Amino acid sequence: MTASATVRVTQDRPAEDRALHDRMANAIRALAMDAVQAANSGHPGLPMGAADIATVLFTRFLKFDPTHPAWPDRDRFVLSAGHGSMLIYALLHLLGYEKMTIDEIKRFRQLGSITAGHPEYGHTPGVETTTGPLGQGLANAVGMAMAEKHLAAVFGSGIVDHHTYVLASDGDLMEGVSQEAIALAGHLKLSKLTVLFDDNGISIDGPLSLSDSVDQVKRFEAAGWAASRIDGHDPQAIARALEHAKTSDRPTMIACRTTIGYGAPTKAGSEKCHGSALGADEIAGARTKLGWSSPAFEIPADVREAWRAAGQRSADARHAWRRRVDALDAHQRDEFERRMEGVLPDDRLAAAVQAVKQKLAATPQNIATRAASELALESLVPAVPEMIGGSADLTGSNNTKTKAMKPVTAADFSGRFVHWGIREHGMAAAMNGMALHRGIIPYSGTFLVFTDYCRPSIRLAALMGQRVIHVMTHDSIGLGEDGPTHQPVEHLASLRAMPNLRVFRPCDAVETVECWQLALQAAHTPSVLALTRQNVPQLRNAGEAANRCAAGAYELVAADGEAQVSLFASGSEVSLAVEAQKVLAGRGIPTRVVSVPCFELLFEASEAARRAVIGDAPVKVGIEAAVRQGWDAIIGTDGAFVGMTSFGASAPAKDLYRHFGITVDAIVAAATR
Ligand SMILES: Cc1ncc(C[n+]2csc(CCOP(=O)(O)OP(=O)(O)O)c2C)c(N)n1
Repeated sequence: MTASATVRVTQDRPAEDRALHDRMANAIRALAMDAVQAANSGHPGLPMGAADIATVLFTRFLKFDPTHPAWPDRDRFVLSAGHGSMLIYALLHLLGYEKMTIDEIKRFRQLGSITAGHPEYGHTPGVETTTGPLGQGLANAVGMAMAEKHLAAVFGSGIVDHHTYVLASDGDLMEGVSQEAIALAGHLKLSKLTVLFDDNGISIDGPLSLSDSVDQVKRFEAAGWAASRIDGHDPQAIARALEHAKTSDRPTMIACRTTIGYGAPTKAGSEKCHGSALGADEIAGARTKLGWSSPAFEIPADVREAWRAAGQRSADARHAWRRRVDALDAHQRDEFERRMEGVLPDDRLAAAVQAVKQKLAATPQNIATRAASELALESLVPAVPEMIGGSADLTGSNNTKTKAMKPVTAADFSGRFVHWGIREHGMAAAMNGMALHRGIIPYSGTFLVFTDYCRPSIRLAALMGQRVIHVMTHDSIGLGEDGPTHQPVEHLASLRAMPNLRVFRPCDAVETVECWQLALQAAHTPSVLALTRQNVPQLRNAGEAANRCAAGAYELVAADGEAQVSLFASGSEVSLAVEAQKVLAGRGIPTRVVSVPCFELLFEASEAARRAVIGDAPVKVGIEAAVRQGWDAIIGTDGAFVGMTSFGASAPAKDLYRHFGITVDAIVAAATR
């Protein structure tokens, strides 16, 4: 699209309002430069450059209510360029978000303030997602827009009807994840997604020409977007483009040409104002240039009033929405509210888990845990309608699609399975956006080794406390012939190192359904389910109703007498430990086996519970087809470990286990050495 004259402009203001617009935008600029100056840290350039875009968007387009920051049908605004955090803090303050007081602005970047260095979800009401790692916000927004379309398809557009807006910088668009996000959004025709590109041609090192020459408009168009270029300091052009975006049948990118640090007399337009305080002289000069005479942190009454009025624009819309929700039939309304509040259908979930366990009790299954996961999903997915599954082009390998699941398509968003394509990073980031949107519990699928391709987004899910579930199959050398490129070795350890992430490695079909239950119940913690490609025997008596995995580790096989040896294992190696236990017991060495499906839950347990399960057998052996790192917390530095110390190799799984010495004999030898 070009910003053509044929576009009907319904939201242009009379010309005399230009002066008011300028003063409102200058209020953002002043707060940004003064807060960064006070902190002597931060990024004034982006907020000053993007102030006009933000003013038009927030005063004339965005649907939101500062008195109800979490109103489910609000438009979402994502500041993907999180370094420009003062932009959103200034907006939240000016619009009347109660907690964003002028004192918070004055305490920008200080301990305990809600004005953290980069915007943090859950820390600051009005912030939709944590941004800072460039590219993530844009990809989160794709997930938010997907969530909106899905929920609109399920509950109707009377209840779910909002837009997602992103402010993205050069850095956002240079990051690889943006390509995955953009391609997917174009493919799915996410017409209610609008990206405002702060096209200022400057990054930290200097002019963009040092490192980039992409035509972003052509790039987005090639991915199926509507894209145009406008003057990002012309409020009428911004409004026209935003108005046009609302009518588009495709996602829209508006490249807004701006001047970084707009108003700064000597530093505007240069990298010098990207990421440091402007200095007193430059700020004084900017005040003169912008015609802004108020002292630091003071907003003239008329400007404050105009911003407050903008903050109240959508109150009627929210009330009308509330009436529509109240008019739903009770079942629909309860279901909508339950899902938006993130409350599980506890009874249905418990029944689904028990149904799987009963099946496994009746007919034990010696199957791969990825297949056990599919078995579990056949029960869980119908019971928990907020679950949306997917796979990054490994659907048949990850076993994440149940028979009844329909794909999500551009034409029909009511489906519950996303073919993410070969876009692991974009998938994980969009899943975060879905979870943040609320109403959906997303779960993915790819190979465990490719958590490396998702890691920045998994980290943000953990930081934000989002219920996102990653089904990561092919979890060790047990995948066999695909070889070391595909065999995770260090991944379990590296994922376990991440705060607020749970890594589950179930040993059999029963543990798999239990781990699924725990992942679903973790409302504020993402989970990784590490699952095998190869078959494993069913070790657990499925008749037990209790979820034994909830303890993180538990005694699967007791010693006959006082234990001399404790064998600790996870996943596919638990069955080796069980075999080794028999050999050791046969030699008169009382040995117990502890299954360790989840380190984090074990370490969250009380000291007493942890001590009890770890026990005090003089010999402790850890067994996992991965590196030792992390296991010392269970087996001690003097414990023995049977696992990997190098990359794997390409061969059938059985040969690899023998080659790398992860065998019953090796466990027995380690225990008796
Ligand atoms: C993934 C990632 N890499 C690097 C950084 C550090 N960083 C912050 S802003 C920025 C680039 C700034 O350029 P641009 O995105 O154009 O922002 P502007 O200068 O316009 O404010 C970089 C490299 C980051 N935040 N995230």
